[in-house]
Amino acid sequence: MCELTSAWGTGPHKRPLTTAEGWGMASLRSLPHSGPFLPPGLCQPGEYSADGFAPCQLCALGTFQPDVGRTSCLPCGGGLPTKHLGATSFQDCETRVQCSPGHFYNTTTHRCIRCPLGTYQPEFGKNNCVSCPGNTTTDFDGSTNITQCKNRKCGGELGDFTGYIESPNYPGNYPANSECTWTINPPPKRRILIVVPEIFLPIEDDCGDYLVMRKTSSANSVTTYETCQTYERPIAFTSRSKKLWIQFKSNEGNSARGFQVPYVTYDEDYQELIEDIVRDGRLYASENHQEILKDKKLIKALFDVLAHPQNYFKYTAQESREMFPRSFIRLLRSKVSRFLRPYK
Ligand SMILES: [Ca+2]
Repeated sequence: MCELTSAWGTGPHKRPLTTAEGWGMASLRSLPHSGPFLPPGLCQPGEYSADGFAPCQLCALGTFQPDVGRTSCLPCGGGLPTKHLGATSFQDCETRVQCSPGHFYNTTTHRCIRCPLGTYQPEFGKNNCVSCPGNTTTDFDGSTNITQCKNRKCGGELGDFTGYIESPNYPGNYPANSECTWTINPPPKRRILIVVPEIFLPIEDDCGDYLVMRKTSSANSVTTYETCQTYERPIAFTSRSKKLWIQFKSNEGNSARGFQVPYVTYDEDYQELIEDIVRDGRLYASENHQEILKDKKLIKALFDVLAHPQNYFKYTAQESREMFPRSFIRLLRSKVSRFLRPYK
């Protein structure tokens, strides 16, 4: 269309240069073999001439040219100037108003417009906004930073034996106005154990963001866990109901990192043992033990034992010592062997 016209001129003798028309074969043969075919002497971006070849002139103020070998430059539109001669892109066009970050300059209306949802602009005086990457979007229009692009995906039905729930966009701050619902429905004769390693919900939010775990969606059903605050100390507990309905909700203001909460299901025959372990204050007492409950690899090993306590005896002494602090092994060993001895 018009871009082609300005590139190669309108005369019948002008054709795309790849045909080499008007070029001596000698000069063609002397061209380098690598890279795109570009004859020498072409005007560079930011330049133009009557035939697209040297001698070239710089694009005048108020115009720009991103391509090589062009016969004219493109106007910024709206009578806008460029910052300098020889501008190479639309971004070089000056805005008449210095729009603040989170806004772009509309060259037709000469106004600053808030960046639409799903875009952001960190700089002053720009005439465009940047799209959020991947499947992310912003909570509000007028965003100024890529960290405001968030993934909203969350919720669902969870696996039978083990898994985790996490707040949307974790470990980035969760989006505003999210509502996530998960369900854990263990196989017959199994119950749920949950570890909340840490959870970050803004305290200044009047409980506008919360995580709740109960038997069903009914507010009156048996509740196992509920919080709207930040806790950096880990806690492990068993579900008070056989299945769990879990919901996370956030309101419009104030966000935080949220949570990643693993769970495991265990044979209800071990209820007494599991309760004994998770209720033992020593599990949370030392920094070392707290680290276990915050370490994904160690949690997996611990869950492996809790889900199938017989596995405890499969871990060699060496393996256990390398993974867990001695005090933690002592705590588990006394409980597990006392509980399992009858089966040995
Ligand atoms: Ca909030």
